[in-house]
Amino acid sequence: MSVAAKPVVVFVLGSPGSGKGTQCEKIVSTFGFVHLSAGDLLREERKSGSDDAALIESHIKVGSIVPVEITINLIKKAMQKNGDKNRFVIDGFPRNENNYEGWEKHMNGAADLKFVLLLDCPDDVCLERALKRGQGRVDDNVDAFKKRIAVHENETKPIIEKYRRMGLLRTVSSLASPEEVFEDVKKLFVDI
Ligand code: UP5
Ligand code: MG
Repeated sequence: MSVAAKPVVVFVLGSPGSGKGTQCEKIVSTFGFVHLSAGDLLREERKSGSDDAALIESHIKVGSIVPVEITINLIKKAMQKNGDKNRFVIDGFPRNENNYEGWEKHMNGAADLKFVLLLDCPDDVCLERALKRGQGRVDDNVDAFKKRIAVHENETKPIIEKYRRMGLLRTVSSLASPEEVFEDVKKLFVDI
């Protein structure tokens, strides 16, 4: 009896506006991965008006992190929905200790985490990009952005350091154009 292979996962982290979504779309079109943006999944759930919608909104608008039980459930459901696919780029997760522990508890053993891609970009450039994006996100204003940067600094960076110590971190500068950044990103995906 053959045992189904575990899904392959790459996490994509980086400051707000560093280009996670942009690079993930390129990874999808070049390498056929499925892109799951934790932020997009939460925004969709918020829109659905479910029981969690108000709680999700209260976190997103100030840039704080939604409890992992909600996020991991959405990620798991999205992975199951793509059950015929086996390779996922998960963008914007895990972003604090609670997220990290939730993944370990629910998914460690159920998925094969290959590496963690960190997109590295100065905060002022990220801010300019987020404000220019024009998608009407409730958190794309200077005040909310500053809070998102602070959360990234205080809560996400310790998780990034954890992955560095585990030898799983791959850092790429995302300061250049999306196409140039992807030239570096591409090299990490050719063998998986
Ligand atoms: N752009 C991209 N790359 C560029 C480049 N190389 N040169 C010039 N321009 C570039 O890019 C941002 C903008 O910059 C776009 O206009 C793009 O064209 C341009 P994008 O690819 O969208 O950047 P990204 O890193 O995805 O930025 P985003 O704002 O989505 O990052 P955040 O991490 O802030 O947002 P996310 O959606 O992940 O999370 C939002 C909120 O959801 C969080 O603050 C939190 O409240 C909540 N959340 C959780 O609680 N838990 C989670 O697990 C995830 C999210
Ligand atoms: Mg994004």
